Amino acid sequence: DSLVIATKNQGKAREYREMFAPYNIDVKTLADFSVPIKINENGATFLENATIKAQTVMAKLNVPVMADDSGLVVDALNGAPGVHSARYAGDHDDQANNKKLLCELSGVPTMKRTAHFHTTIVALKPDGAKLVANGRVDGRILTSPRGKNGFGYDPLFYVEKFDCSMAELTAEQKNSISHRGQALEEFLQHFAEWWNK
Ligand code: ITT
Repeated sequence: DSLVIATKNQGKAREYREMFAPYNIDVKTLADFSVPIKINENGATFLENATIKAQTVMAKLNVPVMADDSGLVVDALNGAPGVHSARYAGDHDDQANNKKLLCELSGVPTMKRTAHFHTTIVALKPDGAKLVANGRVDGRILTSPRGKNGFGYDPLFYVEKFDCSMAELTAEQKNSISHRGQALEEFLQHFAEWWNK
């Protein structure tokens, strides 16, 4: 079986491939299709954006589609970058985003650097059946980047449980605690019912 994930983000795609592997579900992403698909991701919430992505891609391909909208929510920044995480400082430029985040938080003490990653998954089938799942992981923003694994804001996100940054975790460790891992766990609890509906 294969499932299309409405993403252009290679970091996300890699994590879903890893997490779906034990279930024998082959993951396809937009990179596997030659049709160009323009997604107007202009929602105000993770749920709206995940729904827009899933709907747009399903309308083009007419197959079941799953979308992930995620981001980093920083308390001291009133929830920014939030739904704007991918384009906080530039267009999908992880380094520029991380630099801007450090700049915005300069002078903010450790105790006030609390943050969480959030993921909303929306899956849709052409018959209209919909499945939604959410996940989150709490941590805080470091004052300088650490680690080379993962993607996005991972080098700046401190995880208490492992006493290191998200980018210092192995893929397996990250998936076991991450927002995406949590959302996928909830998603999989209802997956069979949705898939066979
Ligand atoms: P698609 O819409 O094509 O899936 P995207 O990168 O635009 O890819 P989002 O709109 O969901 O996806 O933005 C997510 C951004 O949040 C992403 O670009 C990263 O900057 C950040 N992010 C999401 N998950 C992350 C993770 O696990 N680790 C670090 N940063 C993450």
